Amino acid sequence: MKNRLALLCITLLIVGSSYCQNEDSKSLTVLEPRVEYHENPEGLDVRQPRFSWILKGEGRNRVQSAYQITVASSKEKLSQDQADIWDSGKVVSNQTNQIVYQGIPLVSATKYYWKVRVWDESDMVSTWSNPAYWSMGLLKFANWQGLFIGHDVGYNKADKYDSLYLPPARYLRKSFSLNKKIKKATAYTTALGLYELRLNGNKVGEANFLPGWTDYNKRLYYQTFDITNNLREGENVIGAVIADGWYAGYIGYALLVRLDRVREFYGVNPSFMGQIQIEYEDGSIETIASDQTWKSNEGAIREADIIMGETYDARLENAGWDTPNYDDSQWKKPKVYTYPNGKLEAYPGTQVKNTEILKPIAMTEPSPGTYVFNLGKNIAGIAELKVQGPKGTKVQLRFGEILKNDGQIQTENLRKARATDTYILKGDGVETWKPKFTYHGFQYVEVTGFPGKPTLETITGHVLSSIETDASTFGSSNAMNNTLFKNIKTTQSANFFEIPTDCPQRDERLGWTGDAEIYMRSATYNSDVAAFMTKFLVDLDDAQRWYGAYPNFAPFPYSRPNQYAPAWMDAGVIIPYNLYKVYNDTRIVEYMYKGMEKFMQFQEDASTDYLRPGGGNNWGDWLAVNEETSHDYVGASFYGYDAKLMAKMAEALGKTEDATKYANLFENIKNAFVQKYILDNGRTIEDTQTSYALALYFDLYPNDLAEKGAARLAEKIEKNGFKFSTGFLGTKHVMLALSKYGYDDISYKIFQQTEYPSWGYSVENGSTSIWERWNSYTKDDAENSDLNAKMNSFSHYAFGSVAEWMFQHAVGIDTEDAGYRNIIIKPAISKEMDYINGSYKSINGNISSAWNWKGREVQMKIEIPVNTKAKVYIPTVEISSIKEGNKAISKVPSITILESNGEETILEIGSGTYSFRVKGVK
Ligand code: RAM
Repeated sequence: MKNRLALLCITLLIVGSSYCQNEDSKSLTVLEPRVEYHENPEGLDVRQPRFSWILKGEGRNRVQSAYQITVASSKEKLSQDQADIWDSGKVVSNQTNQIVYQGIPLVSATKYYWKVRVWDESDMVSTWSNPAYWSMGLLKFANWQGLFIGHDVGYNKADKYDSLYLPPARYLRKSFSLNKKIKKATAYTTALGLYELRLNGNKVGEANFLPGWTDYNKRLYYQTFDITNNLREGENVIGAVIADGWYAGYIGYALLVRLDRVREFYGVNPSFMGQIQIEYEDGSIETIASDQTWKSNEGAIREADIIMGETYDARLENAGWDTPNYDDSQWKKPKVYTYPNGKLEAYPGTQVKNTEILKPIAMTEPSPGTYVFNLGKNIAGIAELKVQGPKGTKVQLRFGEILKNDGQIQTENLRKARATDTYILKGDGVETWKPKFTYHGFQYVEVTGFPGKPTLETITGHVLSSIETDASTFGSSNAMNNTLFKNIKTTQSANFFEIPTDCPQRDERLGWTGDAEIYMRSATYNSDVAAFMTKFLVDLDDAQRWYGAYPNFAPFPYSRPNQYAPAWMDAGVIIPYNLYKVYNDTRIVEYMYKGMEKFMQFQEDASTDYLRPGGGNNWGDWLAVNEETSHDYVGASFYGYDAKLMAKMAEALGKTEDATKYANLFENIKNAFVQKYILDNGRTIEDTQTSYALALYFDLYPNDLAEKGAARLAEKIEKNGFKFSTGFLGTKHVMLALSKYGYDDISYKIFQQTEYPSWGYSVENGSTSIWERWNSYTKDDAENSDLNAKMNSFSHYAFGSVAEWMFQHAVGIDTEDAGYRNIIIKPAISKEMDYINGSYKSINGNISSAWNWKGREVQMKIEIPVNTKAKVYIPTVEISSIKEGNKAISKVPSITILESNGEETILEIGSGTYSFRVKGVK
């Protein structure tokens, strides 16, 4: 060891480095310790949680050769290396994620502290990671002491279709005294409906829309909050505000299409349940649980509906209701509701938070007294109002994604979503307000009824989302494409809202499965969606139809027959596969496996001679322009794709027989598919762009005809002026299929296209988001018919699925195995673009790839994280024309040349940064 370092010092001294001054600086650094994908999560109920971390290290080819995890019952013990819960010992392994806890059984309501250190390629040990922790939730039913409590507000039997029923929020409070020194206090809370937890006048935690949306008949999630610092000796007050939410409020398009039920899909009255558990310094424990000793009332929130909006009458505020010294003698005894039938579990996903604050960029007054604020981009979220005026003044906020020619907001596309917030002033100075239980999809806020003239300060935009879109960067020599990338992220953020919704604005906001599966891989590039999508898969599994199909959306609150469709139901296979592929997560695959098998059986039963016909709702290549691909073709091709993915997942789980079974099934489907759909000249009988894209990308072409099929696709695109005729299904697959068969130039031409239909068309028309339709809007004709179509969302991520191509091909970052340990760097270097650069923060750390032309020279800059390898594909005339730094690649010891064939050279590199120059590229 010492020898190696000494040697290293000499070498480094020659090149003038000062590394050897500090021997420690060469060991690896362990960063971002995570449990179940979360940073210091509270309240897990996974009995054997999984650990992960990221490694940093100087130089090249750095790897982890071993790790050690220790878990202790206190911070102190952890720092003194008393691992009383688990000491993994030195485990010889290069694994840095999906490492399963193997210590003593974890106990309910307990906090665990852990750290990890690693050994590198020369067995040099790192320092320990920063201490991290997680806590367990309430694991046993017997731990729960609360009742589901609410407040009776009566029931107004309004006509269900022609008027809205919007009951007020309910307020619950409980005052209690603490007389001993508190060691630790934790809240475990949930609601049927939505709740906001309050303690001594403040909101607890940062999340909104708790407890999240599930099929409440099957499961309800609870949250765990560490409230040690929120309590004090003496009187304390715990409060909860509850509202209808998804549980009792309006959901989706039920009102629009006049379903039997338009609201109250899971229950009529919201209720709250929970407890706080206080551990005193003297070791005693006290629990304060929701029960009839609490008090209940109505208050200022008069209406609270996710889709319809919120009304707040500040005159009805019970000032100080959630703080001590409040007289609650007028409050009632809460009503007790029955315990639901489903499971009570810890929330596994990522909750809705305020991710960004936006100041308006402009205010206009399109008609007297109507003010329109422009927030600069089309988001999901809420607007905060700042106002001063006489008591009783009613200020109304409405929301729109675009403006009509007269400058007024366009709301026709919201359909039955009233999306209106109202604030009634109490009249005592400056008042600021934002709603708690509603959100909108919007860029523009219309303010009416404002006392006096508003200013830009009047409105503040709060972006709400369950995710941060911080995992990727993308830049290119085409400004339009850079805007497109921003728009994709904006729209992903707007729709990754508790579940992956189709859109955030109109009366829909459902977890449409087709949209989600098409966009899944793109989503992973922009954001760490592992926990978010794991939660959604639980929803999807819960929503699986009794006959085996996965439904059109999940959760699925409606009771309608035949709610499934080819390419939508396949989400049940495609999303788990991608979680496995991107995060190396086999646990979620295991969880979904039974349901997936049932789904495969459903497809088999529906098929004749291995051809699965369309069926169910049959949207085909939804919103395609000018060409239609038959529903049977879509059904058959996705069935083949499912079989292929099932074979891979079965193999990953070690189910070898199943792997063979599904591989054979794939071959059988392929043969039948070829027979029926592929002609001897390589054309599909449908001859649509989408038909080629699906068959080529899903490997349904016979080997000898695939090149011909790809050539025909390229020819069709060219004849169509480098424009699409595809919808949700075909679009991204056209890009992926073209690049798969070497037609990168054509992919770039479509990518940079600005004529309708194209991404560039929306960017040139000023979009800040991804539209549902290729032709949603034009600047000159803001009131054209499509614009006013009742189905025209300006925040639909499905066409943003080109992000998958942008990262896999334009930037060129992909994974060969599951979980980016064996990375592929294969940028599509083309004369159609001057440069592209991008990065992706994988589960192993940051990967980046940048390329540019300098005359006929190509320069490539690559960064590979510690503990991974990459195959790098470099366009080449001859191998001697490639340099890394200033050296010929054959002279760089950290590079292995795997293959070179005159067209490209494939290298293998380990971690580190590399800079290549290639001369004479054609
Ligand atoms: C629309 C949704 C969604 C799509 C379905 C078919 O209502 O917005 O995007 O998947 O229809």
